[in-house]
Amino acid sequence: MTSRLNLFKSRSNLSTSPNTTAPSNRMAKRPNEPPKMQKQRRVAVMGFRAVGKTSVTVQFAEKGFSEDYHPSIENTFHIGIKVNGKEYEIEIIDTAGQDEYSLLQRQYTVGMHGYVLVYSIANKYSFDIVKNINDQILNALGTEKVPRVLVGNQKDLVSQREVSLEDGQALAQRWGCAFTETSAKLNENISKVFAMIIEEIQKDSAPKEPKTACSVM
Ligand SMILES: Nc1nc2c(ncn2[C@@H]2O[C@H](COP(=O)(O)OP(=O)(O)OP(=O)(O)O)[C@@H](O)[C@H]2O)c(=O)[nH]1
Ligand SMILES: [Mg+2]
Repeated sequence: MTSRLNLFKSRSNLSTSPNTTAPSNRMAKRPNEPPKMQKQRRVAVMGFRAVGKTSVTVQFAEKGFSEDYHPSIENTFHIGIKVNGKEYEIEIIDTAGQDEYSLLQRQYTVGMHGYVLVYSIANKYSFDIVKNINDQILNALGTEKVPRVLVGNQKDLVSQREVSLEDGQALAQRWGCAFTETSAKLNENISKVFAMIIEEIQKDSAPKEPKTACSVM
C-alpha cells in the first residue's frame, strides 16, 4: 500500500555523532496560532553496526548523506510527518549498533511504539543479527504483535549483495511485519520506512473486531 506521506519539516536532536549536530530547525509558529494536536510516536532504529541506521535516520530528518562512518552511542530525533492525512511527531531513537553479544537494553522496550530493524543487503551477518534482535524484542515484550518494519539498507551496493530481496521479504512475511529495501545514500525508500512504521503502529492500535459475537437475549 502506498501511503500519502507529507513531511512537515521539523527537527530537534540530541546527538552524539558529528554528522548530526546541525541546530534545531522547527517550523516557526505564527503568533496566536493554536497548537496543533499531534500524535506522538516513539520508534527505535536497531540493527548491527554500520548497516546505516544513522544514515537512514539522518536522510529522513535532514535530507543528507555522509560517506563517513561515526559509530553512534545514541541519537534522538523529533520529526513531524503526515501519513494518510494525520499528523504525527515521531521520536526516533537511533541506537548504537548491536551484535550477537548485545542484550536488549530496557530503555528500548519501555514506551516504544514500534521498531525499525535494519540490516545491510551487503552483509549476511547483519541479517542474522537482526533476527536475534527481533527475538529479544518479542521475548522482552511477551508478544508477537509488535509494530515493526524490516529494512534492507545499502541496496545501491548491488555487486556486494549477500542477502536477496526474496530472503528479506520472506523473513518479514514470517514476522508479519512491513518490509522494504532502502538506500540512504541515494535516498531511496527512506521516507517510506517511517510512513510504514506509523502505519504498522496504527494497525496495532486500530479497534479489533470482537472474536465472538454478543447475543442479545
Ligand atoms: N553505499 C551506501 N553506504 C551507506 C548507506 N547507508 C549507510 N552507508 C554507509 O555505511 C557506513 C555506516 O553508516 P551509519 O549510518 O553510520 O551506520 P550505523 O548503523 O548507524 O552504525 P552504528 O551507529 O555504528 O551502529 C557509513 O560509511 C555510511 O556512509 C547506503 O544506503 N549505501
Ligand atoms: Mg549509527
